[in-house]
Amino acid sequence: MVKFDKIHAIEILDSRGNPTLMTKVYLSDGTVGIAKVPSGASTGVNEAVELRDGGTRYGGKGVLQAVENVNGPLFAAVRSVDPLDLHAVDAALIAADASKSKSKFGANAILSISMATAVAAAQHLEMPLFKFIRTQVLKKPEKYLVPVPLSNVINGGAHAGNDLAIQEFKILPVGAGGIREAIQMLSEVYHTLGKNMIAKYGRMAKHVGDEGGFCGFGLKSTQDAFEEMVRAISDAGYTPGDDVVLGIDAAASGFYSDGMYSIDGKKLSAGELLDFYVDLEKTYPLKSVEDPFDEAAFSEFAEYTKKTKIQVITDDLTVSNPDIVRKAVEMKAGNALLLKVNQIGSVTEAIEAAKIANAADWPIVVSHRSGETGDTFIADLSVALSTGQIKTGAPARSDRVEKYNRLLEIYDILNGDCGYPGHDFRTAWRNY
Ligand code: 2PG
Ligand code: MG
Repeated sequence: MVKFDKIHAIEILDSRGNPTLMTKVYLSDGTVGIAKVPSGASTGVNEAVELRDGGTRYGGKGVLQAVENVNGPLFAAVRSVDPLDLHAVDAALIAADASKSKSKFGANAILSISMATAVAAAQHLEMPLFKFIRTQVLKKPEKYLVPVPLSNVINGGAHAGNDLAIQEFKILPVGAGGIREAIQMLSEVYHTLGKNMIAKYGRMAKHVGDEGGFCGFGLKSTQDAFEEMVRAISDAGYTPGDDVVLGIDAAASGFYSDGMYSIDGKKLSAGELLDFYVDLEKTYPLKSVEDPFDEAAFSEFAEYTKKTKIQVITDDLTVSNPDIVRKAVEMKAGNALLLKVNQIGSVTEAIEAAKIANAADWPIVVSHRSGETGDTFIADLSVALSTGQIKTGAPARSDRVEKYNRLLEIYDILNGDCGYPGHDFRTAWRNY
């Protein structure tokens, strides 16, 4: 039987130049799994704890303690566990930490082993990662759906230095026949958007934010951003609302304070903000809204979900935490779940959160973080879970593009024998 041989982590940098972990899991047959951990900026208060060293080194953001925790106590906790049994590995890691928020050894440390073990186990079994997760962890038959990307082409909020309160303005290439065409459409619309904005606002508009989307200096309001997206879709030769629809991540905790939401130079109550979203839906082909209200505002999420027919994704509200997802599902506070493995700190707990959401007929959107690396785990996870949706930034900068490239590679590995949800991005998962 294959065993853990060694686990070795080092401190590396993420896409913002901040420290994170790269962990290598070595198995007794010589196979190696590598994982690099992402990190958020607009983090939810209930997320599992990312262990940072504090002090002056890297402005307090060093992860040397987390590295030591991987190489020492966490390796000790899993060394006698079967590396092919990801549930058992994660359970051993969670038990070793024993804190509710993974604050003792760090969710970043724990997740790095969880992910790298999955990669190593897939290598050992000589199968692609998505197939390992699908057949060995989920124990589901092989039938694959490659997701529609929700691509963030204009960055605002905590991810950019501009006047936009809303964090992400996303395009969804639902009219594509498959992932190759979808990614081509993203790239064409993205470049058209860039050219248009430079022509209108000058070359400062060329700057991009944390997730590779244009920062849109010159864009003054939410409406300006929507107008530019619709124009770019048309100018690229596509039909807004048919070939390409729109989404946002308001990440509304970022512009919420004292009961009011500050957006576009106004202070809105929750009720007024709800009307604002409904107006946007009427004016533009907006089909997906993430975190429309503050991360504690379950009732407001529920109210909006009741009122609208479009997708309402919970992110900071639910932080991929099975217990909180259960609460949101019960309260009908949303109708789709954003899934980020580092919010909860292990792969199998994230999968559990996904199962709870799916059981309530909520679709899943697997997501990157604003601080990323070249790691492509989430592309495989999305295909394995047949979520039908992935959020991984603009088609620009290698920290984002590598995920798109991995989706193209998966399509090739599958010889094109996989579905693409297109307009059914919210429901296609049900058939997989
Ligand atoms: C989000 C994420 C990713 P961050 O809010 O959905 O886009 O941002 O990683 O900064 O939390
Ligand atoms: Mg979000």
